[in-house]
Amino acid sequence: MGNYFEPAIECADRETMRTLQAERLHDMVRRCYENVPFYRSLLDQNGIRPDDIRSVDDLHKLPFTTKKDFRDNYPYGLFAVPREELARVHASSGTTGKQTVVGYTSKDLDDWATDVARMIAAIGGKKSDFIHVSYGYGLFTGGLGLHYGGEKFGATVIPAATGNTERQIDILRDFGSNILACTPSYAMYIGESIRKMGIDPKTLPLRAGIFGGEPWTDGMREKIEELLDIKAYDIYGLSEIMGPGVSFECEAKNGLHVNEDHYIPEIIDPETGEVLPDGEQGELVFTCISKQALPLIRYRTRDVAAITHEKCSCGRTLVRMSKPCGRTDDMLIIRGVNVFPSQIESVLLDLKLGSSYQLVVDRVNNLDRLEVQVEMTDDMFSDAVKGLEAAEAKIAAALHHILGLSAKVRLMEPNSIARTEGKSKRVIDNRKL
Ligand code: DLL
Repeated sequence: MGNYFEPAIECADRETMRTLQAERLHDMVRRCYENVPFYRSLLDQNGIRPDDIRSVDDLHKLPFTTKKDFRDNYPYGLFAVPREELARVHASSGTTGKQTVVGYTSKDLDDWATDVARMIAAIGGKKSDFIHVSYGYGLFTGGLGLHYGGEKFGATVIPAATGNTERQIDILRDFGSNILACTPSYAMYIGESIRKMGIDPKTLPLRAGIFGGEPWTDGMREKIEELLDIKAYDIYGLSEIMGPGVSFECEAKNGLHVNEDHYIPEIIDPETGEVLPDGEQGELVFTCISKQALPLIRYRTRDVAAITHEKCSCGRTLVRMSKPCGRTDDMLIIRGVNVFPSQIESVLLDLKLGSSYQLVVDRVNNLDRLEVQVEMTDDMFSDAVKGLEAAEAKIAAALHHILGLSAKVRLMEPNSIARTEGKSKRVIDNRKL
C-alpha cells in the first residue's frame, strides 16, 4: 500500500479522531477570526468568540459559508495568509457569475497530495503503477490534483491531460497505463472508442480507474468496468475545500471515506440548516480544519449525500459519505416533482441503454415539459421505426414508474449527443425560472 495507508488516522477510534479535530478546529476558527475580515465580522455578528469553539460538538454554533461569500469577496478576500505565502491558485467556473478562486500554501498542496495518495493506496495502487491522468490540467483542480497525488504516492504519472481520444488510447496501450484518472463520462467515451478501434481491453494493462468530478451512478460504474475491463472507483472533491480527494472509495466500493483529519463533514436540511443524523440524505457541508490559505467554516457544497460513521469492511473508520446523487441546485422541479438527472440515468442503464442522454426542459402554455433524449445503441438503430416507437414508449413507462412524472422520450442516432472530455452537461433548462 505504499506509505500512504496511515492506520493511526484512517483507522483511528472516534475519540482519537474527535480530539485531533477539536484541536484543529479551534486553531482554524482563531486563524479565520484573526486573518479574514469577512469571518471576523461574521463571527462578531453572531456573537461568537474563537474560544467558544472547543469541541466538534460546538460546530453547529458556527454560521455557514456559501458560494455567494466567494463572489462577494472575489478574488482573494477569503484568503487567510499573505500573498507571499501562497504557492498556487486554482479556480472553478460557476454556472453563474464570476469564477471561484481558491489558494494553497505549500503545506496545503502537500496535504492535498496526501489525500489523493491515500486513495491510490486504498484501491491497491503500487509504486510500479503508471497513472494516466486525463483530467483537465490548468485552473481546474482535477489534473494537477491527481498528478501530484500520484507522484507523492510514488507511482509514475503520465500527464496525458484531455483531448485527442485516439492518441489517449495509443498512450494507454503503448505506455502501459495501469490506472486511468478522468471524469466518468470521459471514461465511457474512451471505453466506447477503444471498442470502435477494435481493441480488446483485456489486452491492455489497465486495471483500475479513479473517476469523479461529476455525479455518476453504480449503473454507469458497471458499464465502464465492462467497457474497459477494470475496477472503477469514485473520488469526490470540490475546489473550495481542496480539489479531488476530499473523499475517496476503497476496494469495498461502499461509500467514500472523508479525509476527516482535514475536513469535517455534516449533513444538513437544505431548507432549515438543521444537522441531520447518520443515514439521512441532505446537503453536504464541510469545515476545512487544517487548510492554511483558505480555511472555510461550514461550507455549503449544494451536493446531496448521506454519511455513516460505521466502520468499513476495509478497516478504515474514516466517516463515509454516499455517492453524491446530485446537487440541490441541479435538482429539477418539473410540475412540482423533484427530479435528479441521476434517477433518469439509473432507469436508462437498467434498460441497457447507453449512458449518453440529455434532458431538455421547456415550459409550454405554463406547463413544464421534460424531454429525455437518449442515444440508441447500434443494434437498436438497425431496427425498424415501429420498433423504435415501442422502445420510446417502454422507456417513458419506466421513467414514469420511477419519477411519477410523464416525459417525452426521443431516441437519437448513435453518437449524436456531444461527448465531453471534462464534465458532461446533462440538462438544458429552457424555462427562464
Ligand atoms: O470537480 C474536483 C474533482 C476533480 C473531484 C476530479 C474529483 C475528480 P469542482 O470543479 O470545484 O471540483 O467541482 C466540484 O463537482 O461540488 C460536485 O457537485 C461535483 N463532483 C465532484 N466529484 C464528484 C463525484 C472538482 N465523485 C463539484 N460525484 C462538486 C459526484 C462530484 N459529484
